[in-house]
Amino acid sequence: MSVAEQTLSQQAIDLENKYGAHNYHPLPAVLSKGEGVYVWDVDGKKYYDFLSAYSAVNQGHCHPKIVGAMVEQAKTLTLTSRAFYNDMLGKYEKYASEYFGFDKLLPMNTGAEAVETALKICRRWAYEKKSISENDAQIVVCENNFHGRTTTIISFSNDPVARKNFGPYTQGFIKIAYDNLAQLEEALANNSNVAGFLVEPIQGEAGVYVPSEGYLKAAKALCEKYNVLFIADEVQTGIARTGKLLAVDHEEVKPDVLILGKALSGGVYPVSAVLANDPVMNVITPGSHGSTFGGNPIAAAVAMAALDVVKEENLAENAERLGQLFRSELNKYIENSDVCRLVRGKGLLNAIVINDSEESDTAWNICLRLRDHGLLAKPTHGNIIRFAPPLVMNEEELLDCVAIITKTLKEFE
Ligand code: IF1
Repeated sequence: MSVAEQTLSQQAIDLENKYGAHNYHPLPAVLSKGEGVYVWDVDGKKYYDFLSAYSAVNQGHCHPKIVGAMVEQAKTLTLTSRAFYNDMLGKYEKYASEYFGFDKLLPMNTGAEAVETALKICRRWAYEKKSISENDAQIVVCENNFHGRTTTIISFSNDPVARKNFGPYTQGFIKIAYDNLAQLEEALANNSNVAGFLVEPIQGEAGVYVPSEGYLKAAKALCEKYNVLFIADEVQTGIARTGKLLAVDHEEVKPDVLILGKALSGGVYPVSAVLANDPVMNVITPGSHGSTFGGNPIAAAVAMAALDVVKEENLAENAERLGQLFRSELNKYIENSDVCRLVRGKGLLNAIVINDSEESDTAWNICLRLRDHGLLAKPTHGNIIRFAPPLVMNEEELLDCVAIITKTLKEFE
């Protein structure tokens, strides 16, 4: 790296440090371009992106169809607010409702907003359809969940870093262990005020924790038994990431409320949504919920293009096939490894566990070395590294990435 180039990335880092709030600790790589499975830094160095902006860029960076739809719409009409109708929103709502098999969609922008929307829908449903007394509704959530950053959502998080000094916290949540049906049944059976069960089909932030086979199906059955809404947060696991369109599809579960975000736009624009059937969604009435940008024409055009790409390019099938290959190749290496304990995941949402304490910096150092070898990934919880490349990857590229990862791990043995 030349001195001039070094200053270029250092300049960008210094600017963020000086003028930006310090709410992140990024891996030092300053990116300025992306295409498909690749990103480039300001020095022109090319990397495989193995994070995909936390699974937002499933369709690959700067997908021409999605970017094309955005540019076209941006030249025509960008925003009307919901004070008036626009000619794109209804088309998108029909398209996405049919695509995912629900009666209706409520458009928002970010994942956290969509989670908030689902919680509000659930509470209204509790009072208006389940006859729970006002302010008594409870929603069951799981330990080690990640659903976003709003004050209500962090109220039921148990990550001390995400919560500390942000109280007072919102009431009305019951926390149970993830992947534990006995605790779920106990929570539902002993409390007639429970209105919903909010769950990630795979816990992403917790370290790509895949629940036992049959957990989601049995959890849904319990929700039916006790007349409780099964609310699936598929913000990270949805849109083909885990090898099916939705992660709940692996167990043929149909959520009562489905939360989507991230890859709903292919990562080109903030688009999120909540989907539900009429008996649930109809609790939302004019004035009760909304957003200036939610359902804007650009978002509608972008999301339709992004969902088209998922089907046209068979991204779910590709994620399933390459995910199997990725785990089996890594397992061959792990058999004889002291540094890497295991690989787990579904489709192309995977993680490896590094054989060191959560406080150690081994995983961070491995990620720095992966970067030097041309692959970008980020540790979570200290000793776990998440691997989530864009789903447009091909087999040759994936094997190339496996070679980079195993070569890097070898340097830490
Ligand atoms: C950050 C993790 C990923 C999510 C689920 C809702 C949201 C998210 C299941 C909120 C967001 C992000 C946000 C990002 C880090 C990240 C993340 F490491 F924290 F767990 F993806 F792996 N539901 N996940 O995973 O969506 O409001 O951000 O659009 O820096 O907070 P958002």
